Amino acid sequence: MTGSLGRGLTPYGLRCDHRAEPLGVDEPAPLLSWRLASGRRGDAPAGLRVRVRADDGAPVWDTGAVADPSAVSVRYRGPALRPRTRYRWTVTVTDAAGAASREESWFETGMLSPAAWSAVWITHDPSVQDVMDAPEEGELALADHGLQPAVRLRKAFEAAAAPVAARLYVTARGLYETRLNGARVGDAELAPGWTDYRDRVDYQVYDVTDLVRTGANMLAATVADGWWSGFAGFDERRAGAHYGTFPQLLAELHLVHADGSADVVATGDDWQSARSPFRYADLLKGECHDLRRETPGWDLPSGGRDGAGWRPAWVAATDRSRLTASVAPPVRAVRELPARSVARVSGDRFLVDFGQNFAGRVRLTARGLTPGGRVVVRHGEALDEAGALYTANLRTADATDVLIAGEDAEAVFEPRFTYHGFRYAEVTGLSSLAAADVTGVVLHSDTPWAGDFTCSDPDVDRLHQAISWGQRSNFVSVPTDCPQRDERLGWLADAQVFLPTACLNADVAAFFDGWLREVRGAQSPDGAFGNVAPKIAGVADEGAPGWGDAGVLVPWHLYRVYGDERFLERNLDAMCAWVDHVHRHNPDLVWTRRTGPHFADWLAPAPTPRDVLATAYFARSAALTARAAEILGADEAAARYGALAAHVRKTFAERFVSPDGRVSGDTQTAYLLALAFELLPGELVPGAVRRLAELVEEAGPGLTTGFLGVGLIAPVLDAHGRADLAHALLRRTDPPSWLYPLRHGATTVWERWDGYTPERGFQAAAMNSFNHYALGSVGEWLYRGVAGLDQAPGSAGYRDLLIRPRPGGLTEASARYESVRGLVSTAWTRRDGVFDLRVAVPPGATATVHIPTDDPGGVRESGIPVADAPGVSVAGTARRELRCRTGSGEYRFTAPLQ
Ligand code: RAM
Repeated sequence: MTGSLGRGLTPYGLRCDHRAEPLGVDEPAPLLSWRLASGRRGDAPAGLRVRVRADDGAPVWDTGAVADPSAVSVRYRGPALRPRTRYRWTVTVTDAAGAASREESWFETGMLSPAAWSAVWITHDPSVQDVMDAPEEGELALADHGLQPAVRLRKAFEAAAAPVAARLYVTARGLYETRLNGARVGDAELAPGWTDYRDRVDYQVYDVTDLVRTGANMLAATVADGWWSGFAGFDERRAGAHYGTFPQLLAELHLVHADGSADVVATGDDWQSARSPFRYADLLKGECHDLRRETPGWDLPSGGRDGAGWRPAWVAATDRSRLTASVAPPVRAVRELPARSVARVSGDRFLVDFGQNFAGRVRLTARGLTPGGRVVVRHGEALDEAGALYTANLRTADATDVLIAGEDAEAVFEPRFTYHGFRYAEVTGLSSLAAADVTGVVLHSDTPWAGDFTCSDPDVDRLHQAISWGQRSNFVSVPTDCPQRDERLGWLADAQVFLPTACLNADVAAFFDGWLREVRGAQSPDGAFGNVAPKIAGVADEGAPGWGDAGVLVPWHLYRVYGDERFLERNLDAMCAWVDHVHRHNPDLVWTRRTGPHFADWLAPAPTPRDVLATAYFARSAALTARAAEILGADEAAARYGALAAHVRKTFAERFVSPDGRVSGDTQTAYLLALAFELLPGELVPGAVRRLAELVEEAGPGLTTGFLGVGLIAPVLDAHGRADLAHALLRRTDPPSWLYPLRHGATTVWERWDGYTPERGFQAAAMNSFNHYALGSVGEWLYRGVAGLDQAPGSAGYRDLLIRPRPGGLTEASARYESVRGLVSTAWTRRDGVFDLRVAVPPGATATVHIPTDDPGGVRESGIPVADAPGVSVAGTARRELRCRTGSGEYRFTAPLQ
């Protein structure tokens, strides 16, 4: 743990725009932030100072001494940053006694302006019909998806002397993998990621200093269709219908010499192009790698043997104004899963079980190959009754990878430009396959993992793991609904409901910052946010209630978690436009018109009336927009949206709530929305809570919520004194429940409560994902409720913590979370009549700690009666609970229980 006892105040975890040592920052005023650790109780920074220098040490900007005990970030306010320049920065934090501690980091700017580029889009002449596209004699035809082979591009160049620095600025319309002198550049997968390429194409930057040689060099790339020109979404269109029709590369290699001069190798008509041995490579259909067509050495300065059919590259029309530095972390191969078992199904067919549903691909060592022989890998999430791979729920996603053997009898096969959602793989075409020869390669956006949770019930721990795997599987460039079937779209509601859980599991600030650009980009001129982002044909443009509202809810929540006001600044106009859009079309303040495809409380066992649900979201979006405006000092907007929110709330109450607190529809979700969004006059709250509790009890206790209600049920019951019911739901094992799927083999959260039942088998294949995170949004309450790790309602960036464990019938639980301020942790046990609670509060933060006890007078902190404990003050007692305030540090409370 950071900040072990005795250590003084120390900054750590330095970030620039929420990324560690980023290359390619295009933000003119990046946010420089750090976390704090200290082994001393009550430690808080008295002052800070941030200094930014050029790479050669020349001073650039200095905040001077800043006396702000709560700050853990500053915005760069120095002279304009120069393009493609590394800046080093230090933060010095001073404690109350004047002792200073300093940490250093760096960031490097990108192109800063589209005008700085000289490269053009290049590809292989799309009109050239290549001989290699035709099947060879006697060869089985490959699946005809209308896909073309991936393209190879290369450029030989001379470097007179080894550069002192070399950077590759690169992107694709499609997916790229670049190589320099035969070595792969970087470790990003599926780059440049998914954006609405008509609006924006992200580029990435790589440090390739060590790969450039004096003399002859070869810069090479393979580009594949990806989201740009391949199959994407559930619309069974031919590839190319969404954004473009053939993949292209745009790249600049900057070689910086000791005298400061630079040479640039940019994509242009002096490059060569050829079809690649990837006969097709598609995110949904899969990839075919034909080793017979490999031309070894193609990416080396020598150029390798001939035969690839190199021709001059074809130059496409280039509009550089769409190029933007990516802000989100890249997708990476983050971990590997060994095969849990490999079983021979028949002759040359094997079934591999990785024991975990995930997104990624298979790497296998194929032995005993004969030239032209094929190894086929199919993927599925489940097995059917006969024990065979179940693929019906993938719909039109073939998810099939093919290796065609060349001369070598042995080859390692791992697709490059596709990914699948699966637990099982079926491998055909080998005479033997050992478990050691197969690996599951897990791909996801490399958001740093930030939290963990565990408790005394192994089922609940498995649920937390399943929820986390749902996050890993579906944060692939953008937050998707599912990783397996022909969909994988950035559905807004799924992202919105899961966000609180996601933020506790991982640092998703940069990931969502990137995605919000897509959310804003998909907003209609009338102000309607979409249903999915990035925008794609085939999905209705205007956001449904709870879907479009994500454009408001997501920035708001990110602000609260990360304390970074830029989430509000960048989105406020769009938030206002959305609320205006709903208001304009619903002047009576009941949202019934322009509801997009109104998905209601998607997949709920009990349907909530659409007008109730929509109007609740209208009120919520208006209220949060008002609060965002208030925080930014936009007083006029704050007043306007605040008044609107009050009117919508009043209308909601008049229209949908009876004098005893009954909400129209009388469903769990109706009460959850009304209570969570604070739509009820105070006197009606108790009645509404009572009715909600009755509905939960009548159902089992059980839940009848869909996507929009599910994340609210445990927090709302808890907030209104019914944590007992939240626990009952959490530990329920009959359907619908979170634990039911786990009892039936789930390793990720399912799309539907009843995706599989032993009585009926699989749900309709048309919509039955086994890896959808939306229903897993209860994960938030494991941290906040069960372990009690939370921040106070008015707090942002974990400045004021709320530690309020809800033990229920459990005997222990703990959670750790790397907040923007530093490590927050809670760990409690309940044993032999004692509740033992350990809490860590980062420097500069305060906490209110609620300690369950039957005898408030008997509560001790580190063995001392709590009233005498240093750094602790008693704030009050409620029934069966003592409330204390603390500053930073580590505390251990022990409290008598019956
Ligand atoms: C389904 C998606 C998604 C949901 C929409 C309404 O197809 O899987 O989860 O948001 O529909």
